[in-house]
Amino acid sequence: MGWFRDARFGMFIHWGLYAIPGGVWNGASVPGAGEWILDGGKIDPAAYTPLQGQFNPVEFDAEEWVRIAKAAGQRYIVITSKHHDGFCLWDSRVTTFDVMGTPFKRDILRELATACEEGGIRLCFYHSIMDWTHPDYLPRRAWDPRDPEDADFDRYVGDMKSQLRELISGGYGRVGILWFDGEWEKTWTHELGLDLAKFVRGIDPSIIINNRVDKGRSGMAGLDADGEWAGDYGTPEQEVPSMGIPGTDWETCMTMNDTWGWKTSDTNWKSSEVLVRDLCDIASKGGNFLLNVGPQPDGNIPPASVERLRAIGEWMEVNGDSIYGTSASPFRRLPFGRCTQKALPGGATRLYFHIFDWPVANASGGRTLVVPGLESPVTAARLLGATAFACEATRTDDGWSISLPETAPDAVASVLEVDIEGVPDIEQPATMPSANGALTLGAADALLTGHVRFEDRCENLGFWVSADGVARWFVRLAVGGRYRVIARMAAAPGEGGSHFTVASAPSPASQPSVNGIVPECKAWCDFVEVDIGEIELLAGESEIIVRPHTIAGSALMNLAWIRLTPTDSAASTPPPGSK
Ligand code: FHN
Repeated sequence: MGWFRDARFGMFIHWGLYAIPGGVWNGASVPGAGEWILDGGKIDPAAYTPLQGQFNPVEFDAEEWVRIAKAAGQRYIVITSKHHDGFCLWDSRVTTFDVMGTPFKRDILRELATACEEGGIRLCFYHSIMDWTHPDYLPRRAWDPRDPEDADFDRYVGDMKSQLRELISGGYGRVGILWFDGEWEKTWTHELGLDLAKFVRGIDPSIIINNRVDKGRSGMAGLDADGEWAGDYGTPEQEVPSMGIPGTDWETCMTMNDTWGWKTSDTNWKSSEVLVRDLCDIASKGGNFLLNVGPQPDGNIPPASVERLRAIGEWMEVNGDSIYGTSASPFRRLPFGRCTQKALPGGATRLYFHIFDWPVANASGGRTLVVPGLESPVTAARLLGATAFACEATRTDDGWSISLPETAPDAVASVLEVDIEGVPDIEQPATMPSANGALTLGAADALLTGHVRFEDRCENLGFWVSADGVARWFVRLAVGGRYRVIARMAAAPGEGGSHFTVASAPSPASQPSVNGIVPECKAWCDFVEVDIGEIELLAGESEIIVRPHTIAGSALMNLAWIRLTPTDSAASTPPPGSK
């Protein structure tokens, strides 16, 4: 996985016959992503496959695509060799439903392989297991008039393996990743996934295989941590796991607008600022960013995509060291931005702070970045993009503060490089009791995993749509004891009745958790405060964890805060293992 972890940033390319209709069929706009038009438009495959006779991307230039990717700082390309429609972008001997059967008659993947080889970019293939047009794939689409009795799924798997062999050892260079997809239908099984991964390894053991070769993807989260699934890394899609996926390689794939394949009507482009911060966010959690382009039927990457990639590349030109070959932040969270880290020779560590919010002027008019909780000695600090400015590092009670110039070198994300002795020694931030001993755990301070997120609208945790959504806070207590738990929460009419638990870890002997029931309110932001019982906390640092028990409606609840107030019976409970 070495090159994958070094690369951190890749280009996803969704290209095929679906670019021709671009989301419109028989004059009508078809809902959904551009590459799903056969399904979204319930098109008879026999009416779709003749698109092959129109595919003639005369402006396709593999070297230009590689130039665009390199200029953006992308170090690998994952292109759809075959998407769900079954059309093959290379000269396949297994089928005539390929690019050689089009007016274009050029092996696109071979030209791209040559350009990648010359450009020093890793070429990888996205390959769909699901195939809507292959005569032997099952299940058929519901509207497909072909008789499923004529299909032989084993024969389909044999064809797919033959095509993978063509791609792996057919002269398309050293394939970096086989990026499987379309694994979710019932005909594809865990056994078939294991077998396919073994088949690929048998041809080239160095190929990286994603988790979608098997059945280990849990929704868009991309990874099912349990179970023995085949695949080298997780593939969250259109989202960034809030806490990363510790101990696992993973890659977030994301569109720049809303569609993977070209769709003329989709102009909902993310800004380059958002995309640069996504890149920093993903790297700070230890992941890769696979950012998609959907080329037009003429063979050009959409200008709106090129424009954003150029802006990202300009940022990477100055700050790429803070992304390439880095690993996840040692900080649970930072108030001003993100952090990545890199080991230095001799056991030291280089921290890269991505500063999204430039510090305001301090009392003396200067600017200082306070790095909370950093205990390690700082040996050097410099600002990428403004190295002439001499950053001064000063030890403070809460960590280190580092002087900065008045103006940020980059309005989107300025990078401060800080060298420290040894591995990072961090006193992680934790909620401390207020004067009356109460602990207030606000939505904005929660560390989130799974399907739950912070909503500015009412400063709450919301979109808590799945049992994998977990909110946690760290608290630090001088003495332990029992606490009354009050939750300020809301659920719209008809959405009440969900159950959740509030637990502490490490769990004291008695009362380690309490259960709550979500009341029905007038609206999702019509909060009420409910006493849900008592919990015991130990002295020292504890985690308070809130997770769904049963979600009765469309979502668990909206949660504004949890407050823990010492009860009369609060007694000093020594921390575990203390005398
Ligand atoms: O159905 C595909 C979709 O078209 C696209 O290829 C994405 C990219 O990861 N994968 C599937 C949806 O999860």
